[in-house]
Amino acid sequence: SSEELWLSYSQPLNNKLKETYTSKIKHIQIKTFSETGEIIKTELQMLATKMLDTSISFTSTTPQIIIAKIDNLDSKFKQKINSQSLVNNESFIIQTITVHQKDLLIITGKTDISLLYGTYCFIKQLQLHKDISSISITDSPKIQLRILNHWDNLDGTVERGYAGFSIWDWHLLPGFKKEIYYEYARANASIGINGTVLNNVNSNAYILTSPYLQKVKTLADIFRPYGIKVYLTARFSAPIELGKLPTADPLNEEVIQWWKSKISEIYKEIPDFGGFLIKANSEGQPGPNTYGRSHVEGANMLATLLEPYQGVVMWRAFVYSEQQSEDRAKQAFNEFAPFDGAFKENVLVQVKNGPIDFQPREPYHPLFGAMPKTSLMMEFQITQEYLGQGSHLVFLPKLYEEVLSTDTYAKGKGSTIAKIIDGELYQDHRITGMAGVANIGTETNWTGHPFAQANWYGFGRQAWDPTTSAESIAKEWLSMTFTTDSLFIQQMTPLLINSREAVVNYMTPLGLHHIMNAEHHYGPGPWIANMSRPDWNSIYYHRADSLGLGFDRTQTGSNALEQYPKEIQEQFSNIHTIPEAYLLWFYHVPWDFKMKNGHTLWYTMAWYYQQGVNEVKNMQQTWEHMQPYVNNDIYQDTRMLLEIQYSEAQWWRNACLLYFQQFAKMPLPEFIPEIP
Ligand code: GCW
Repeated sequence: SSEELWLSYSQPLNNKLKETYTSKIKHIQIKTFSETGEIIKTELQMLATKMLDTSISFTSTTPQIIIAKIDNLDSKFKQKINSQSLVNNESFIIQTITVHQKDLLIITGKTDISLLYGTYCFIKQLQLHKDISSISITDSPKIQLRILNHWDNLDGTVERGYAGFSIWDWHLLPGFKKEIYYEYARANASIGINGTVLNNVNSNAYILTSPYLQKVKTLADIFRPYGIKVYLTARFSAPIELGKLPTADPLNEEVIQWWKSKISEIYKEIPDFGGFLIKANSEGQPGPNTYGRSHVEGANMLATLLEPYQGVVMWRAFVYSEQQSEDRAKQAFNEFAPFDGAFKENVLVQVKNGPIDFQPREPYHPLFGAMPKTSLMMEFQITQEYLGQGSHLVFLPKLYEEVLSTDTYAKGKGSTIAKIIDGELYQDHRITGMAGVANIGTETNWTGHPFAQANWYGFGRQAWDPTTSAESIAKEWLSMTFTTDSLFIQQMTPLLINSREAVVNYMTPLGLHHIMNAEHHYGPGPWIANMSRPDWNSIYYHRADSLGLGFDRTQTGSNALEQYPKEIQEQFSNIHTIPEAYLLWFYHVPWDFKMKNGHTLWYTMAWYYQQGVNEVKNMQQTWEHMQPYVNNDIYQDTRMLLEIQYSEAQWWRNACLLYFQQFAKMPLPEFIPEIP
């Protein structure tokens, strides 16, 4: 069986707290008889056994805690609860009330799932060693669809997965219900994830055949009591591959009929099936364009058929064409922005956080803010395709936070991306969503790198509330996973927080991007120049020459900048006012350009590369002192991984500086150690 992630309940706890907690949770009444109720009971019992060496009685007539749906609460309790604050079906309230001079803790909400969420939140207070004597917490998710995207293939491999193979055992399903499916659901429910797309967006139509749908049904049945819906990637050409039709034209009557009966078959098996995720006409995937139809025609055809079942279509905006000479960074915007308002209401357009592809740092995707009449859904990558994959420690909530808090000015100052994707900016009952490309696999610790678990955890927290700070997530995750010891938290929180800037610095400082090695995307490769498509080459992006470095995306170049709002254009269209973090994304900058620090571009770039290396060294030094706080396996594994990260940070620095030096023709600054 696999590791219990942030839910092991095994952190050290002093005797006093142990006694206090024990005395407060001995008698619990759970007034729901659903499967979810059983899950709640099991979870609380697990907490009691592992954390408190005790057991809970669920039969007492004088409970200290009552867990019940608001409609099942005795009216004398209910009147003490502000049920107005239960704003949706997943909201919960945890509140201490006083009855006959005695404290009673109530966990309530409108649905069983809300009770499960409330229970996990309550448990978290104990994991964080909080005072629970007068607890009062009301919470509800700000985003409706909080979804993992698995890029899992039916043969068990995971595209861009660095933690082993797919956890879905298609061979043994539907008969064999592996323990890991339940553990997966438990972990996700604990952070509020309520949907999962089981298969890769580069998809295989076979997932839609009847035998596979039986397997999918089994997973859906397991996940349902945890509040998790199942979604699938649908291959747009499935009517040809499975239906033997001559076309997959979305306006063709037979094609529509095929999808209609397929969808009805799915819902017969899985009545709460979530819907389809689709990658169309991108990187060789089939789509409506193949038949002269638009993304809207493709998406709306499926959306119309899913609508009677409350299903959704998540249509990806990650498109860039082989035939186009236009700057790749501009293409998704050009293709999708004109369709604003044309998609049906149950279509979400799923947009990656940046306009290229999950780089260590990108400016935000200009579609955010540019499609006010469309539900835009965020796609983050949790798996670290371009960020050191399975071997580098990079705390991604810091990256997510940067994106989510970015101002798009779409409706004036303060129009952050968080407010766009959680719908706050529009107030029109649209569907809201956030997807994360999962980093989960068959490794016993789920994610390969022990610290990659934090990225799964953090994604869930920020999908629940996109204003959650990276720092609070770091503290929570560290405390829940290892120990609440303040010395540990004080040292490890900055390590996590700074790890994101470190990777930017040693891989792609100052707005550099897409200079990794080809295909596997691991390690440096600024020299990559002979891929089959120009926009798969590193030289396409950095444009190094004797004059300078960087991609001119201002008016004198591709003018991708014009896709951003005027407030951003104003700041970015001046080489002296653009934030230096985005300099080489938008400008071709002379090697001897004077930077804010008074030094040349060349010198400053070298400084950042060195800074990245130094930051990893700092991480190593901090980690050396962490041995007392974590178990020996984690200590040793992380130590070895940091060593790899350190030598690879040097590899990136050396490779990039030596490569660019042939154009810059300037000496390496004195602080760069001799490169062998
Ligand atoms: O990041 C790129 C990856 C592909 C991926 C594609 C996408 C699933 O290199 O492996 O395909 O993006 O997001 O569709």
